[in-house]
Amino acid sequence: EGQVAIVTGASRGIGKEIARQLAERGVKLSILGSSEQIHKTRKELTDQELENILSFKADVAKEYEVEHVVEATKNAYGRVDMLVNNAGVGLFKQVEDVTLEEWKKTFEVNVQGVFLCTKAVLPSMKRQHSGTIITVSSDVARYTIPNGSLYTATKYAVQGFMGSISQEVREHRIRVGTVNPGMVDTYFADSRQGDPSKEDWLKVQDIAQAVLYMAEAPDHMMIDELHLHPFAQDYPR
Ligand code: NJP
Repeated sequence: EGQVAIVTGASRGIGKEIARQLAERGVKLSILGSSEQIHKTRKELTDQELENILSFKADVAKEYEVEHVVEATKNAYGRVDMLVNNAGVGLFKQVEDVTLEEWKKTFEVNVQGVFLCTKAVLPSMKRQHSGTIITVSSDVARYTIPNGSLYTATKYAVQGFMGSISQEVREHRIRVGTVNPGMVDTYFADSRQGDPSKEDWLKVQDIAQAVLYMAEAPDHMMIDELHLHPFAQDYPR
């Protein structure tokens, strides 16, 4: 209650559900996505009588767009308590079929986006001497998969980035953590949420609950990482 959060990639999928669950708790929100869909999502949420939601069509890979969202959030609500770096894209193919364009684009969204958003919120969190930064990364941040060289490389990068940041900002009592899901039923990698073939996969609600659990940990406790998998998914340990 009274807290202010920015959620990236909230047009649909996991980010939208994180936004919904935060709004239900009375958290004031700025949601962003790179397409016009973000404004439709805001309307959908406000139609459910959820209040205090600003929407921004902004690309996490563009510094001035990210800075605008953070400034506008501070102007509207006076502070930023929480950032959820959720925006991400996935592309799965054999490495020789990955173009340089696809490589750069995926790194721009998944890694540069996390860097820019984190960098933009840190000064005010440091001044407040409090804050929470949670990144929705992936289970492939700790093992590799065929056809996943590009995606896996971005999530390993995110893991390294978040781990280092965590140590840098600890003295300011800023919580930093990653939620690493396995297969989640969303629109990820050109799929469709609700497809019957994904019935056994994790649900967006599972990931949102993990983010909230991490964010609402008692003052004396930090949760660095949560790994979530559906029973249906076989994965290396
Ligand atoms: O995917 P999807 P998820 N700037 O496609 C937005 C990770 N993950 O919810 O830009 C700003 O339904 C896009 O909105 P729009 C994954 O790596 C997933 O599953 O308006 N926003 C949409 O709201 C990612 O980090 C699985 O089209 C941008 C959202 O991102 C996170 O979960 C497994 C953007 C994507 O929604 C959420 O993905 C795993 C940009 N440049 C990790 N580009 C899984 N689903 O199985 C895209 O291990 N968006």
